[in-house]
Amino acid sequence: MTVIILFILLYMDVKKTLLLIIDVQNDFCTGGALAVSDGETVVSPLNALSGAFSQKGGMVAVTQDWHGDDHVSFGIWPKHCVKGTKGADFHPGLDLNPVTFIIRKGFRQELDSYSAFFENDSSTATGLEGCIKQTNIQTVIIGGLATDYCVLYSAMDSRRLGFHTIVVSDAVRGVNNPEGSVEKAIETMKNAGIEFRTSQEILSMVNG
Ligand code: VGL
Ligand code: ZN
Repeated sequence: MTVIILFILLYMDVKKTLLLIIDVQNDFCTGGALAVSDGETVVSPLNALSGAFSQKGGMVAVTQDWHGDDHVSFGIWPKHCVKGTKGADFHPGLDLNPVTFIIRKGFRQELDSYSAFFENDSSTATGLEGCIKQTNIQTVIIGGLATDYCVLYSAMDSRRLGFHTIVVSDAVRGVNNPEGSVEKAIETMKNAGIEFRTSQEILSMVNG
């Protein structure tokens, strides 16, 4: 039994694993329109992970919040990630070479999309599920911004769709609005069976 558990902990089949990087865009980093405190600190662990993934032939997806100029979410949030603007660009430090697909979300004027899988009506698909089911993905590893919104919704959908789901604990940062929402989000994810691992732990599993 111990041997089996140890094996699962130490080994990860990268070909069956997706690294999913959520919304590492200028507007969610320091100086951005909807800045998450220390948002840019996720860049370095994510680059390390995506580099290791690409070396092993793994798939890396990034999402990009991509709103029209008068998007419905601007009633709730400050105007952010307007398509084609610098705020919507990926953080300049994020290594895009390992990225194998980009999912843009929130581009329908009347509908917001926190999750990388479904828009906020819970039924309009982004296409990511189809894409990764066709490529035999079983595990989804998630990092990025923000812990209490887009990471939370993406991880919960991933788990609900039946993927083994792991959040990279040192590669997520939250808005924490309302106060306590990051803690609540982490508890919600853990209760749903989503695992938390450090980027170091995942790197050693990938390089196993
Ligand atoms: C996000 C609020 C609005 C996020 C995106 O990436 O978590 N939050 N749009
Ligand atoms: Zn948004």
